[in-house]
Parts: sequence; structure tokens; C-alpha cells
Amino acid sequence: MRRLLVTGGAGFIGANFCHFLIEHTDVDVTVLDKLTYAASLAALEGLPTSRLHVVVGDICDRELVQRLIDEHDTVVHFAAESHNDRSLADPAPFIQTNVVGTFVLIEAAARAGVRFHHISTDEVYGDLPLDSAERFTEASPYRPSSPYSASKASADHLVRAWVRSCGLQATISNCSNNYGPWQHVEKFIPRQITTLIDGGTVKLYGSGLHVRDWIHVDDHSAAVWAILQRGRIGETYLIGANAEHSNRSVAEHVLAQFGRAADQIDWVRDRPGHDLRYAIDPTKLTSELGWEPQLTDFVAGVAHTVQWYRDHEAWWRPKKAETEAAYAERGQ
Ligand code: NAD
Ligand code: TDX
Repeated sequence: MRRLLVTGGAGFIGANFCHFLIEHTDVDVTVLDKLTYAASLAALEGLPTSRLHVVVGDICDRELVQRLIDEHDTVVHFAAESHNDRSLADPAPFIQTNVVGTFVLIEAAARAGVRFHHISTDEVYGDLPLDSAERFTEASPYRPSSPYSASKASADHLVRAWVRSCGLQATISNCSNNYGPWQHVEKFIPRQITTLIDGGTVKLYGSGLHVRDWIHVDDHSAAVWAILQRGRIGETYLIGANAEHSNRSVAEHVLAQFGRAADQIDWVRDRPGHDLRYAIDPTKLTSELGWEPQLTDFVAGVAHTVQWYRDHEAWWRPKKAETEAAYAERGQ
């Protein structure tokens, strides 16, 4: 592995992965990113231009994708429309980028014979009951609930079919909810932090009892690298850090960082079809590939993330008003 093409490398997780590659490996990196509302070139600032360069373009552009893939030996595919609430309001870009874009990439990758890694999500498995110890495994049935998760599930199925029948050399990973620096203010933890910085109150959907399984984005990047190094072609690996928390409990951790009372919560309109609980069993990844999460103190991770948003107001401020206006329109 010498030359990696990272799609969506200007997004939250893709940019973190670029930092990981520059700091921990000697590969050269090309980012292919359309620079949608979710992208942030600032997250790539400071990385050496001798080893990383950015191509602004669309993964649905066949000619561009084939030319770039022919110049690389590995593709790591992060690019996606990634927000559930947006997919409910306007699903078309999700089908285009997540399904058609993945199709364009895997056709080109199979033709070129390059190694492909597809980044997916635990949401493809739907949700789990709140009052159970059941967790998702690689054998869980696909049962997506939103246009976003259905588009990611579709992409996973395309990758699997191309491995089985079209010669694609691919692995897939399905990760749980990520948090950390450079996450867009539309997502749960940054939304609460930036709202509290502005003196507002936390916004919780529905009962607040919904559970997510949290992982620090640095741990996700390290897991993807472990799969690229040691993963078996055709296999799927679930990535998670054993950190289930209800939304209410996460909100209370964030409130505590601001010295605010635990009941300073605005109960807003629930998300239609809102998944109850996600939980990942990462045994295959830990036992087969030896990966372990490092940033396992969730409360410390949240505190660090709060500080990061306090220190980077100039970055998130321009996105905040527009994001909140869209939430207000939906009663959220
Ligand atoms: P993000 O929305 O922050 O970033 C997505 C990036 O993809 C942006 O830079 C955007 O400009 C780019 N992009 C979108 N459409 C494109 C197109 N047509 N062509 C080229 N680039 C395009 O997303 P994220 O949170 O960093 O998620 C990255 C990947 O990880 C996604 O595939 C997502 O499904 C998956 N994932 C995310 C999480 C999470 O908690 N955020 C958890 C599990 C899996
Ligand atoms: O203001 C809010 N209040 C609230 O209660 C927001 C923005 C969210 N929520 C709830 C909804 C979810 O139960 O918090 C939880 C997390 O919401 P999101 O940050 O929107 O994430 P989620 O829908 O769980 O999906 C995330 O994890 C899986 C990522 O956005 C996806 O890209 C990833 O695939």
C-alpha cells in the first residue's frame, strides 16, 4: 500500500483518517471530496502537501473516478451524505451519493484491480430493544429504518455483490456513533455543546431514552487501518468501543461541563422512525485483528470535545445559525 485514495477526506471522519495516515504510516494520500456543506478543508490544514493533496470532485463522476483510481493502489471510501434528519427531509442526495456514488467507485476499483475498503454504519442493522443485552454482530440481518441507513445498506449490498461476482477486492466496516473534533454542528454532541456555548439549552428528541454506542473518531481511524493491514478480503468488521449511553445521559455529561443543572433540557419533536438503540459487538475485530479502542474514558472524551469547540468557535460559528434554522423549521 503506497498510494491511498480517500473519498470524503474533507469530512469529519475522513479528515481524521488522513491525519492518522500522515502521522502513523508512510503512504501518500489523495483526497477526493465534493466539498458539500459537511466538508471542511480546515480539518486538513497543516498536513504536508508533499504527501497529501486534495482533488475537488464528485464520486459520481465516472471519468474522474476511473482516472484517480488507476493512479492509486487502495481506495478508502468515506464519502457520503451522513445525517439522518436531512435524509428524512430530502432523500435524493443520499441515493445519489451513497448508492450511485458507491456503484461508480466499485466498478472502477474492480476494473483497476485495486484494494477497496467501504466505510459503513451500524444503522444498516436497524435498532435493538432498549431493555436487552443483544448487540449487533457481522451476522445481524439488514433492517435499515431511514433513507440514510437504507442508502448505506444498499451500498453495502453492492460492495458484497461486487466482491462475490465481479472481482472486487474489498472489505467493509460498520461503525457505531463517532464523536470528537471537527464534527458538524448538526450532529448530536456538537449541537448540544455549541448551543450551550451560546447560552441555550440541550435539545432532546422524544423521551431521551434512545441509546447510542459511542466511539472516539481517533479509534475509528485506527480500526480502519488495522482492517486495511490485516483484514480478509470479502469480510465485514464491526467497529465499536463498548460505550452505550442514553441520549439523556450524554446530554447530562455535556451540561455538567458547563456547570449547568441536569434538567436544563428542551424536549423537542422526535425524529420519525427514530431508532431506539444501537450496540456493537466488536469481538471479530478485536480477536482477529488485535485492534482495541484506546480512548475509552467517555466522560473525559466529552470534556475534551467541549474544550475543542470552545477553542474553535471561528470554525463552527458560520454553520450554526443555518443549522439551527433548519432544526427550528422541523420543530426540533
Ligand atoms: P461527513 O458528512 O462529515 O463527511 C462526508 C464527506 O463526504 C464530506 O466531506 C462531503 O463533502 C463528502 N461528500 C459528500 N458527497 C460527496 C460526493 N458525491 N462526492 C465526493 N465527496 C462527497 O460524514 P462523516 O460523519 O465523516 O462520515 C463519513 C463516513 O462514515 C460516511 O460514509 C458515514 O456513513 C460513515 N459513518 C459515520 C458515523 C458517524 O458517527 N459520523 C458512524 C459510522 C459510519
Ligand atoms: O438535537 C438532537 N437531539 C437528539 O436527541 C440531535 C441532533 C440528535 N438527537 C438524538 C438522535 C439520535 O438518537 O441523538 C442521537 C444521535 O443523533 P445524530 O448525531 O443525528 O446521530 P445518529 O442518527 O445516531 O447517526 C450517527 O451515527 C451513525 C451519524 O450521524 C451517522 O452518520 C452514523 O452512520
